[in-house]
Amino acid sequence: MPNSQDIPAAESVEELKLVAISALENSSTSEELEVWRVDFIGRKGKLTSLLRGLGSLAVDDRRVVGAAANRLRGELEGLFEKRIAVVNSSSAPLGSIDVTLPGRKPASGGLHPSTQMIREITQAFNEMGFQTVEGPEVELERYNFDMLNIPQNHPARDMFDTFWVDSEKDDLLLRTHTSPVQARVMEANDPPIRVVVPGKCYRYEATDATHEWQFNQIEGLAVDEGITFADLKGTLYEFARRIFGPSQKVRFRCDFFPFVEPGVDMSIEWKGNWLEIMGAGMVHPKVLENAGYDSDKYTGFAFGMGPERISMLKNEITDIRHFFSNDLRFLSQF
Ligand code: FA5
Repeated sequence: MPNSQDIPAAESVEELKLVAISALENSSTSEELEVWRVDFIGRKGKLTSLLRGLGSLAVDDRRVVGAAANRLRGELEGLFEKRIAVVNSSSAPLGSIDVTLPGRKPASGGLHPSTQMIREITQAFNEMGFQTVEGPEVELERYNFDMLNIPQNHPARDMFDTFWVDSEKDDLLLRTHTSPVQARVMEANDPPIRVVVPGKCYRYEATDATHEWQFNQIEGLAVDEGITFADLKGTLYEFARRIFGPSQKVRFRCDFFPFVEPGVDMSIEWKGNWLEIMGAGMVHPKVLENAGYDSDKYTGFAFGMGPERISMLKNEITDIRHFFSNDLRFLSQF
């Protein structure tokens, strides 16, 4: 007859469970786990001996305690398998650091391709004496259009050509180009002025491989006494040589922008074709006067280009939409 201490009761199943789980959690090597397995769920282990003692119980107790002990066996076997998997998947002993593992280089980020191109272009102009300035992306209609001699009936002012912002006070929009910063800089400063203005612009566009609804522009403005069209050509020619190479050819053709007179577009010769890369021209006298300048005394030139389009040429990118789609397969190539 087993003595009363050996008689298994429902409480002793619960007690065994607590002891077994705590011992399992403290086993952190395969060897320790094997000792645990033999000790708790092995053929001569604690659970087996508890089950052996069932015979001495009353029939009803035997059924209850037997069922609880069998459930415990299933539970402990499951926990044991999980623990084995954890210990085997870790090469280092649990709770410690394996100082013998070789070091790994942490993944590092980088500048966005648009930012890289903007910096390259602005640096070229900085070296020619232009200062980098910025202006607001949410702009007043006055600066985006009126001050730039863009008349009320211009199609860009149409509700569906530009992103307008609901506003009770003033007419606000997402700027369609960086040219409004020309007006802001002239309004706040006296000549001489030489600035480049990088920044985002927004247009209500049907997007395609060369048109995004959000893109960057870099504006340039030089105002002083005696600035001529030769200064415009010389500066932009030098820019093209710095960005595309010392033997780069450029071409100027007449173009129209309401805020310059005369207006031109500049193309570069690229792989046998002429490709347009920017609009430019002599600052229109009305724009100088709108900013409070004497247009008989001062002249200037201005230009505006798209850095994404230039990066597309230099890096053989076939679709402008890659720039803002946030795909690491594209971004990590820069
Ligand atoms: C303008 O925006 C004028 N403000 C440029 C200018 C400044 C002319 C000063 C004269 C004097 P345009 O709409 O052509 O011009 O845009 C200039 C450049 O911005 C284009 O050559 C192109 O590179 C880029 N661009 C224009 N629209 C888009 C678009 N939807 N997606 C990507 N780039 C664009």
